[in-house]
Amino acid sequence: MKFPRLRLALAVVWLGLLHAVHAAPNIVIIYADDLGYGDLGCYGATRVRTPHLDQLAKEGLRFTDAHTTSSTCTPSRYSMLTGEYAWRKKGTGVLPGDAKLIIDPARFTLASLFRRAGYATGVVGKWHLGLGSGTNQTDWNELVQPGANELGFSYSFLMPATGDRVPCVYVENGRVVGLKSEDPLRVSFTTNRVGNEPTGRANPELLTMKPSHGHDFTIVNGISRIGYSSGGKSARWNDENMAADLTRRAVQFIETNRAKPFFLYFSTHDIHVPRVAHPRFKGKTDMGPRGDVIVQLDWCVGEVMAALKKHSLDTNTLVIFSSDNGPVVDDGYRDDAVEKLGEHQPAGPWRGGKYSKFEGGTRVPFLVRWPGRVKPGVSDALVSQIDFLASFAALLGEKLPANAGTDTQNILPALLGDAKAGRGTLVEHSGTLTLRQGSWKFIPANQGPARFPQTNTDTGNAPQPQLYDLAADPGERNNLAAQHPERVKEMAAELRKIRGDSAP
Ligand code: NG6
Ligand code: CA
Repeated sequence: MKFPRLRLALAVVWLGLLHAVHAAPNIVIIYADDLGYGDLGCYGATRVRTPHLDQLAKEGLRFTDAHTTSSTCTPSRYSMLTGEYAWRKKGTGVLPGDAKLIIDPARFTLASLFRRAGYATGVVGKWHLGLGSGTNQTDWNELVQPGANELGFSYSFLMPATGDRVPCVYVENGRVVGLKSEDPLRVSFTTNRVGNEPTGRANPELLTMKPSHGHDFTIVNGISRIGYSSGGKSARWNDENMAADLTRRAVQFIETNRAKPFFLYFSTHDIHVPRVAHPRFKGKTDMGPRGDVIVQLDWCVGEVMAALKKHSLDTNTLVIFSSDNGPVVDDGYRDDAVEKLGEHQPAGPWRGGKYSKFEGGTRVPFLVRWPGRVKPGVSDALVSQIDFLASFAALLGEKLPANAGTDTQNILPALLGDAKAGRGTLVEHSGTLTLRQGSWKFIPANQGPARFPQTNTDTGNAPQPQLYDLAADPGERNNLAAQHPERVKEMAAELRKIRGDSAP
């Protein structure tokens, strides 16, 4: 053999190529907070530029009828990770910052699925599913568990609840980051204030951003939050740096695990309140902080994509981008979002938004990019984040165990663009349940208020049943219930069936 070394080198390159082509794809889910259907350039926004997300849309599949399960955060995330509709389980509404973990560690989750298939599994960012066992008040100065690491994630770097809720610290693999034993962190969501920290209610003169409703408890970094906390000062996050802090951890996870298949759930704080952009993003739009943090979110996505490209991982990585519920403009702080909204339509053509039963509550941006496998384009398939569990199980050739969520459906062909249709029916959850069936939307009669004045939300509540044909009436203005009593009856029965009611 004349050139044994060259042959060996060629063989190694060939094997490497084979591996790259056939290796299990990495999965990255980038999950924005409170981002609306109309908030991105690729979904029609014109007053905010989102080049990285637009690029993702151009190179991937952009969905027009993709949904979270719920119109708020905790239940949407619960459903996405478990494959079970959150409304089946009590205590899955928006959680306080000191709530216990609401997913039973015995449950099979999306992270368990990837872990069982040999993936490195990481979660970075907003959690909002509770931490700790709840047998005692959580001691943030000790190992806080169970948490994400007990649900199948091999690495976790978390904001425990939300940006507007204490504790305002990061928790890495169950430990508060940067805490000093001489200044223990205490947290309370009862009326008992802990320590002597000033509050927004008592000391509004200390605030850099004033609340519009609620959010007037302990002041952290000039912003009053929900809940009381004291101590742990060395561990407090810096709101302006949060996007970069979280993105750095997401990129580090990718780099650490680049040699094996990995699953990353990157859950951004943006664009939830309080909206605090880093100085380099401030004023990037004329929409105030709400616009600026959309630009910041777009930067986070760009950084993750750049990391994938840098390590030649981007062709074998399936990236999904979405949001946890629809948009809200005033969610409790006076940050100019209302004043500077102008013609921008956060929910796009859909009515309502966060907290709403109308489509704006759960219909969110949804992009899927997997070069060489997913053909770029637009899909009108009805898909839900609750289907990740069964769909990824199918992708990996894994069987779901008996205790896995029963609401998840294998819609992999729709997610990959091989099929035009996704789900046949979908329950949307915002207090009472509503039903989608094809282009039909049914909202049962209920007693709630038609509007939430504080957030300026059309809730979708009405004392009579509502039926809309979204194909003809995307804005849900023309109630057809009286014209189609049979359809109303059928859809009400279907909803009862899915809900498991025994009543006829
Ligand atoms: C509400 C908060 C809102 C937001 C929401 C949770 C008040 C008055 N409103 O209770 O600001 O934090 O909870 O948002 O406190 S979510 O995206 O995590 O569901
Ligand atoms: Ca949210």
